[in-house]
Amino acid sequence: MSLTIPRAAEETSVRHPSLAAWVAGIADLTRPDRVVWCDGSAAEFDRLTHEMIDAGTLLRLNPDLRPYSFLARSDPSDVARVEQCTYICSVDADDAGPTNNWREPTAMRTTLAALFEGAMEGRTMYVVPFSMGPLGSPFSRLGVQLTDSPYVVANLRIMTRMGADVLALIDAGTEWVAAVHSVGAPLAAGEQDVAWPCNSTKYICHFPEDREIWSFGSAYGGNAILAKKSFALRIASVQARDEGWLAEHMLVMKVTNPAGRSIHVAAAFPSACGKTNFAMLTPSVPGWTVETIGDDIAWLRKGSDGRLRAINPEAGFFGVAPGTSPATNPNAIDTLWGNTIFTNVALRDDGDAWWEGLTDAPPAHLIDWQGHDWTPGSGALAAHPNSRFTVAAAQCPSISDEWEHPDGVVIDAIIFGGRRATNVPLVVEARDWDHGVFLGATISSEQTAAAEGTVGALRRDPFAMLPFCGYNMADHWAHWIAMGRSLRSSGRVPRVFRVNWFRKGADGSFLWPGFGDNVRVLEWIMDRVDGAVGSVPTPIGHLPLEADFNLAEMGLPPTAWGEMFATDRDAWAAEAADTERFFAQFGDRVPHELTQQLQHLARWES
Ligand code: TSX
Ligand code: MN
Repeated sequence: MSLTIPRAAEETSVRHPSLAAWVAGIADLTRPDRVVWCDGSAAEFDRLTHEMIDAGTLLRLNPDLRPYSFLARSDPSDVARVEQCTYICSVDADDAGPTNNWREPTAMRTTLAALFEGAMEGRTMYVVPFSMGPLGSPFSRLGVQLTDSPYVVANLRIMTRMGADVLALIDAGTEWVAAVHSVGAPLAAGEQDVAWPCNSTKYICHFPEDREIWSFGSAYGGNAILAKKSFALRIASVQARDEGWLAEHMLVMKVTNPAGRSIHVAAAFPSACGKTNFAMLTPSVPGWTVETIGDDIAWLRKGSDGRLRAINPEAGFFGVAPGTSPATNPNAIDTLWGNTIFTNVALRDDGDAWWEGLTDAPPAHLIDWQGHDWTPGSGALAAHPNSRFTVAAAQCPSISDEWEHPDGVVIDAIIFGGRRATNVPLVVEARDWDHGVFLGATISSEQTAAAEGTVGALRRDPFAMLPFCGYNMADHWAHWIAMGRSLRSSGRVPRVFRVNWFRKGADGSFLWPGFGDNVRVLEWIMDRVDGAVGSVPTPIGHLPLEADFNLAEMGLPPTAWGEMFATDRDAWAAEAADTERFFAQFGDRVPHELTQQLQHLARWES
């Protein structure tokens, strides 16, 4: 069977009929009992949640403590993104590159045709039209997801601008990305459903040339909420390459000093670096404010003013719950007051949610994420470490009033982060854009658990995009180099920085207190943007002057500065050698600008 279903309707200016034809074609293939076109209304969300409560998929949390909020418990085998089952199906394998799983598109379509044949039997197929980015913004892109999971529909309603308005734009001829999703668990006539249907066979497939996504077997997170990682990063990164913009794994924030001067910052961090905490930072220094534009994805382009501008294409946060607390992220805690879908957290006896780190001491009794009794002596985690909250960004107390601006916000500075116990200083500024691209391309974290490989070995995560770039990572670097050229021609290029909150002292403790004190690093960044402070040029970039950080005020010992900013020549030589090996896997697709940056580092003479 062929899955080449007509949909683009290049032959006609009216798209809705072609959308209808595509929906009918997928329904013919997957054979759902019903097809429901979603309008995105509150009434529809309400109906879906009631149906899911009846089906056992959702539990209503105590409405006095957590109004309009729900707990979903997934199948224990379906708890995270499955990178081994995630494929980029470009025509040419080299266009996927060495860091993606590549499959030949025709062969993959044959595999998918067999999997999706009858996959929705006994279920409802929902048609979910959505916009990534404010409706009608020049930054925004449309998508339509077909799914047999009402849980996914409810998440899409929070994470995207979903509903009937999008169909009007499709009618008007706006392009859209096609996404087909099935949990892969057809129901025979009369068969009793389970609370979290899924399939042990999983495929998360991207066809970048066709702007198409097919996902089978999982209902969890990025595997299933295809608007997020699959569309807004993997497919959008390809759209962006082709159209001259950037789809990046970045938070966006607005930082304002006590004098009222503001800058906007976009920042990329690998997982487990506290990106959402940083996006919602509560500054420790009086008079400073941080406002949130987005916590995960940024779409950036050169505006008509020649400056780099960014939007957050998402409408919600799909955040990791464990570790989120009034101490680490009070704005997130306040965001979660209600209207929240929790997945795989623990349930308190009072009907509220709980997860590790939320409170100093755990409750005496809980129902864990698998629905079992739990006590502090159980010796297991009550919430799954990848348990999540889904909540509207509009509920965040620190959300910026610019967060839905159709022209985006002007980006003054770009930050690349990483989790490094050694070597990488608290903050360093790139010499120029191309050096900044080198800093992004060489983001790395030390492995912290044996399960991740050799403890202490560097795990590379260029631009924090390793699992999310829909094309060859080295081509992505070249695209960044080209974006810099374009911005230089219009006269204004953002400054680029590398930060590391996680450097450790000889005694193994963190040198930098992090969290609210990270605003002091943002202050230095603002001062650099404004040309208000100097720096020390070194082979790894421009380091701050000690006088421009008030460590004493923070209660840090005078020795802390030297430990946080020590640049060891031999360690950086080893780092350069490691980077050379990392670059080598991309062969001659590595842009010569980055090879030059590496040579600059390797040629360092003491
Ligand atoms: O999110 C973090 N940020 C960014 C905050 C705006 N975390 C948590 C990371 C895990 C997801 C951090 N952890 C940060 C940080 O800046 N820094 C650290 C390391 C650290 C942890 C604890 C302390 C200091 C540093 N101090 C005490 O526990 C007292
Ligand atoms: Mn992310």
